[in-house]
Amino acid sequence: MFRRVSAAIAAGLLIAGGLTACGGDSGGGNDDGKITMGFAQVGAESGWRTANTKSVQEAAKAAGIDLKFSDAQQKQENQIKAIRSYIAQKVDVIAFSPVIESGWDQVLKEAKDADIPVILTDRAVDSKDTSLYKSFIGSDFILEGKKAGEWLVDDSKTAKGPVNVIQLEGTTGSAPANDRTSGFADAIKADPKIKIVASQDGDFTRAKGKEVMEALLKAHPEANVLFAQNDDMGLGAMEAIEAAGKKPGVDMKIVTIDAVKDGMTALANGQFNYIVECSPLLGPQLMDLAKQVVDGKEIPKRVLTKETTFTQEQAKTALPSRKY
Ligand code: GYE
Repeated sequence: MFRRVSAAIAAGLLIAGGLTACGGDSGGGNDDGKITMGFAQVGAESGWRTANTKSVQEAAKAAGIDLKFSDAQQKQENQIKAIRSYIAQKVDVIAFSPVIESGWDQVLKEAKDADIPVILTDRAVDSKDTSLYKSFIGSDFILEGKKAGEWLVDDSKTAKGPVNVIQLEGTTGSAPANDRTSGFADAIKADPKIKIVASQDGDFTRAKGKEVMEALLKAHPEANVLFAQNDDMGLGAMEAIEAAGKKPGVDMKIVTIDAVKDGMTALANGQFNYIVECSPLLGPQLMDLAKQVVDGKEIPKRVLTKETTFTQEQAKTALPSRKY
């Protein structure tokens, strides 16, 4: 219900956003009347992130917004530095995807004191004072974890023996890792046959996914399911599974989140078994929100992204027209 209401609000925003001319009068990073946005990206850790960066850059261009972009290489200190530099440059609006949830209050307060609105994109912060940001646009990560778990419960109905899961978690302390872990755990409670035998941080990258999976497979030869909290870790882990003489998708079932092209290809090829989609295409909505907020308009505190799920058959159909 909340999802639908939010989607409706977001759709309304898109229409209203198109009509809004900009003043950029909240400080003004430049004086040509254009809005200036400072965007502090997490990094380039995954296919999802690459697609997200492209979406933000293309949407800024299309909206006539002057974008200052920085890549924090998955380090919070770099993101804080970038945000402080955007404040010093007096940009009109700051957007960022917080690498982890905690530790943002001070820098967000500095932005608020400088009268620069902040829009959280993709990932949440745990700040109690929600006046420190104007809006949060992104996915419902708890729901994503839940969908992955529900698929496993359904798939395990016919399983005779135990279902032993290895979980590769995203970056420790990040909103998607926290929420996907809890959503998944909640859903698999429905079937006592399903047990998480190991759960470890794979930092959302292929390299780490492979490395961690190698070790976990040795320690847990009884594992027969992998839940990777993004496609990239699943793809890295696939190499470790093959090297251990097991067939991905058959001896070891694999469920992931994201649905980027490489993940969808593995799914269509039968190496993955199920993917929960997480859309990285946040750019256009972000630019609409930015225009409105700079214009002094009230914007919704939470804008949710629309997402689906894919089976192997559905991946085969969707793959040819997949944009990222
Ligand atoms: O799932 C993962 C990326 O924050 C939703 O970050 C995002 C996650 C995404 O590295 O691939």
